[in-house]
Amino acid sequence: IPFSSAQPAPTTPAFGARPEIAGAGMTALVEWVEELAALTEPAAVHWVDGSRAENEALLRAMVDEGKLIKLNPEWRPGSYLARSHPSDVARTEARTFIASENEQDAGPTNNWIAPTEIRGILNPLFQGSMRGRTMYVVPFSMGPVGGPLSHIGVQVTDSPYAVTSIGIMTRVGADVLREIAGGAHWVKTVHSVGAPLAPGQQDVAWPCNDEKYIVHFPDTLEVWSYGSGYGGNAILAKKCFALRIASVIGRDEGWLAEHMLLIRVIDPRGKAYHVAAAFPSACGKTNLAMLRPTIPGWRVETLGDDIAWLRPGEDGRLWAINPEAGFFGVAPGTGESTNVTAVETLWGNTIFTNVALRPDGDVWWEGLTDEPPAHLTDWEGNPWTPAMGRPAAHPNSRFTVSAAQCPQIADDWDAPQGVPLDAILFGGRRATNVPLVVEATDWTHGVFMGSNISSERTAAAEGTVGELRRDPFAMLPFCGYNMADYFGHWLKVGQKLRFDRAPRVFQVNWFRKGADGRFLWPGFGDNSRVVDWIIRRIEGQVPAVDSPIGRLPRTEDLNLEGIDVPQADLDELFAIDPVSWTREADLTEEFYSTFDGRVPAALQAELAALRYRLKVA
Ligand code: SAT
Ligand code: MN
Repeated sequence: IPFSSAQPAPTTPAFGARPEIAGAGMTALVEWVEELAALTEPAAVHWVDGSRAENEALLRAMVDEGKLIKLNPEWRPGSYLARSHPSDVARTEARTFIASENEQDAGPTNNWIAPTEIRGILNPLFQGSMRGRTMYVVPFSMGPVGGPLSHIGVQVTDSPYAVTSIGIMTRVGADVLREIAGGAHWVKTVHSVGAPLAPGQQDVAWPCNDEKYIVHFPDTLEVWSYGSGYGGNAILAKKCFALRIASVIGRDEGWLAEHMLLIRVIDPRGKAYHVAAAFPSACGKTNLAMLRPTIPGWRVETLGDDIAWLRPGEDGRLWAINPEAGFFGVAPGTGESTNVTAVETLWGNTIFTNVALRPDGDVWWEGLTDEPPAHLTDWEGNPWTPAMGRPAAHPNSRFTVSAAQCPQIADDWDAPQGVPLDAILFGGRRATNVPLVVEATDWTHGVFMGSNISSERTAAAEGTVGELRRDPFAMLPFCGYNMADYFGHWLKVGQKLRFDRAPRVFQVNWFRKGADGRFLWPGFGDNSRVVDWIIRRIEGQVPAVDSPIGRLPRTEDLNLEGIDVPQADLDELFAIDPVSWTREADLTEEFYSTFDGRVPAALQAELAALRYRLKVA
């Protein structure tokens, strides 16, 4: 069903028409699309080709319909502001389900629902759910099209906001369809905002539904999402596919889908190292991904800021790609003093969601500048002044921008084979206990560390901000199968690595506070000082101090030139209190016990060894 009223050029296919690509895979795709159209009853079907002209037409139409505000091109060319419904601002973990045949395979950390039961719920919801709207068919690739670590999928959606976001976050286009036509496996993802329009009914700026379901079928590699337009719930290529479904594919194929940033660190001699780091949402992955070292001579190149796929290579090293093509980053806290690279990345061609609007047609959020402007329109569209004492931007407001626009993106950031990892970092937001950096003694100890990450809640998901929660490998909301089996899979992947070529594992915590509530570590660019120590450890240039929880730096080995961290603060940053760590071990035991005996014995042994070391400490 053609979409457009515009006159197509005689030689190009009509806007939104299905491209003429032959092949058995294409026939299966067309059949699937027809089935979905019969179910959801859209007014039109649009095959997305990923072209610039198409993107511009979609953006223009959304502006005309009041779904986007075009920002002043003088300040922010090619950029737009979306304001979501106030109830649709973050991932809804309580409405996110893993529908595996077997409940045990979803594990206690996921919401499980039986596939037949949920299909019985979803089917009536999707019936006619796209009435009055266009159904877009978006073929996308995670990783460069045809790359050895890449995977492809198709999203069907009735949200043009999702289409333009997917266009930034993934590789969209006809070359993906050619892969499908040629028989490549692809993941099916279906999305509806759940807001059908009656004939003549006026649309709203952000259609969505109070009833939400984000459902994953790991046995058939499908995602069905209903009722939400928010990034993590609607850009299904991202968390739903590249983490939840991909973690299942990785389990079966021997690789890892991880919630990790990816960087190349270049030392003053020009030697390059690759570091991946897992932190929960809104704990500074984007900041570390775009790090500007404050120690002279060091450079960081960005490879990815949120997701990494890791695969053991023939050479015994662990190779990593960033499967995404853009950044969906948290705006608040991103500013000249915290992440100047991100600020520069956002010069234009950016879709902002739920940030504040300036009177001059540019955007603003808390932390962009030290002083707020005198007058703004807040994220809900209301007049705002600093005196009101509430944030102008939503704490989980976001920017969506192409990775290629980052001034320090690595030239080869989309190399199909990826990069070999030298170090893996696990971290979270911890006011107490966890030191600035601690090194694992070996891979198994590193997996133990990863399994124990806990972090104070942020605004990236619904829930009480600040509350401590276990977030193993920063994958709590993103692991598509039983988390204990996933720990075991990490151990298995380690066995495929050559012991002297496996990445070294570290735990970091930029957020430790003193008794007075003050952050003990300056963070941001000064985190390069921690990275410097990590690399000197890898090179065997500095000794470490054994502690019950792992290897700590001697504080004199940290390069602190040019910053002033009092010795007392340094001591506090690395203080290991056996009593509170024994309590952490108790919590780990309690956490492990929720897995019905599925936690690998090697990790139980690590826990016992930790307890022993704490006792004799
Ligand atoms: O899940 S999102 O992709 O919306 C962002 C995040 O929580 O990391
Ligand atoms: Mn994330």
